[in-house]
Amino acid sequence: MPKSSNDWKNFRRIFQSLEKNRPVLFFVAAAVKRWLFFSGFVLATTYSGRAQTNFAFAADHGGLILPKGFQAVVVADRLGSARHLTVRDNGDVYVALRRPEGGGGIVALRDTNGDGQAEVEERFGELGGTGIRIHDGYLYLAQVEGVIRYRLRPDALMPELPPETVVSGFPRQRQHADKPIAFDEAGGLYVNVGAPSNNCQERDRTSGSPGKDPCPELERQAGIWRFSADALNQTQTEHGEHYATGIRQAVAMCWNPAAGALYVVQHGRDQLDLWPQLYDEEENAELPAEEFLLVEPSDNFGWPYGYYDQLKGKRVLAPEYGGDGEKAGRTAQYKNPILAFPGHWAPNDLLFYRGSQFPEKYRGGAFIAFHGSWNRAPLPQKGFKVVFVPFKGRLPSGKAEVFADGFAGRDVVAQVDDARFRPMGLAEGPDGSLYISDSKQGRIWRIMAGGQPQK
Ligand SMILES: [Ca+2]
Ligand SMILES: [Ca+2]
Repeated sequence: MPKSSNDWKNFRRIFQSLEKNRPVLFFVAAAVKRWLFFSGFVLATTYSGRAQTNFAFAADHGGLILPKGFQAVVVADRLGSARHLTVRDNGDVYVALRRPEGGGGIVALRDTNGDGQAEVEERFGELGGTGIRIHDGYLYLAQVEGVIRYRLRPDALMPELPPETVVSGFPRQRQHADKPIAFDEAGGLYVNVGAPSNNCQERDRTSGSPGKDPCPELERQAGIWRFSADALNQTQTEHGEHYATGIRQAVAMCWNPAAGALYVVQHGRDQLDLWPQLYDEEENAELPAEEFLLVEPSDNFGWPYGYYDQLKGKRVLAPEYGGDGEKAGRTAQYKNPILAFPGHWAPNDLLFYRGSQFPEKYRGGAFIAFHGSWNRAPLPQKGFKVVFVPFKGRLPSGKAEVFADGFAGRDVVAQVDDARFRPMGLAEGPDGSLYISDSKQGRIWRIMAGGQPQK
């Protein structure tokens, strides 16, 4: 991550140029992109050699703006309130819905003729959820109060019913109830439990109300719990290992096998403008950072006592706990992010790319889906894009860049409801295709490098 404030200025400038001056960025990156296009072309030739080549690529990338050398198939559309998604090794796609729609909380999709578009759509499940992943022959779904799993049957799109309960007993809560799940390679299942408030105030989201100290929400929320991936009927209080704390809410969570570590991207706190004597409109929009965190056992990232200020490059004491917008106070003891994004972009999924279909620079790197903000007003809303971060080992090895854009369908988004699509979930197919879900209309894209020329 950037070490000095100059680095931070540069980092911020990059993002501003991504936002405001796309042609300049493209010019600067032209040489790299030419190389990427060439390697993408070679990969596509290899790829078509062992698979069919009649993908139904959308003429307009299905509404997206992609780097040169990439194309998109619209796998399915209008599925409902799509959340995370996962792809089976036979190419079947499972999409979690926030709530049951059209007969189920999970949508199962199958492409029967190899053009990338799903002809078969089945729905099942009495409840919806957010986190959905396949592990060891089971389809796991994270619901608000627990985790269930369905046994997958050979070649069958529909799993065995009914599901088994893996974990139950998470607190009922209105805010930040959505849960992501991740698996390590040692039989561990990770569940993030979000904070039930904005910043643990005595009166939530109320100007001048002090923070509870210590914050009791940290006992069972605002952190990550580790369970056994294979044991049934576990509860948070009896079986959960309290893996990390001080994370307000993370919907983007992924185990990175190359690093042997868990990563999340946190939703930073909202509404610093409840303290208008300390923060102006621009600071309320930009701060605090959305934090990309490398999570190790017993880590504490400091919510609600402080937040990460990406402009100052340090943790700052929260105004609810006596902060003045400048001083670090007790937050100096908490672990810093490995990278920081502008405020309120709402990172909702994280994926480390493991395939070989995409060009070399993407391998081992991180894709992050930013759902887009609701609370940067009176400034425009931001986010609504999928960003790529190159990695080497455990840490980013270069600058974050926009990978897929155009979701919002307009240059300036005044209100979140104006966005046409909102990127929500990410998944990788067995052939290295990148799948993206949209929560607004329920569209699913499959992004591929190379492939046949666009018609
Ligand atoms: Ca098809
Ligand atoms: Ca926020």
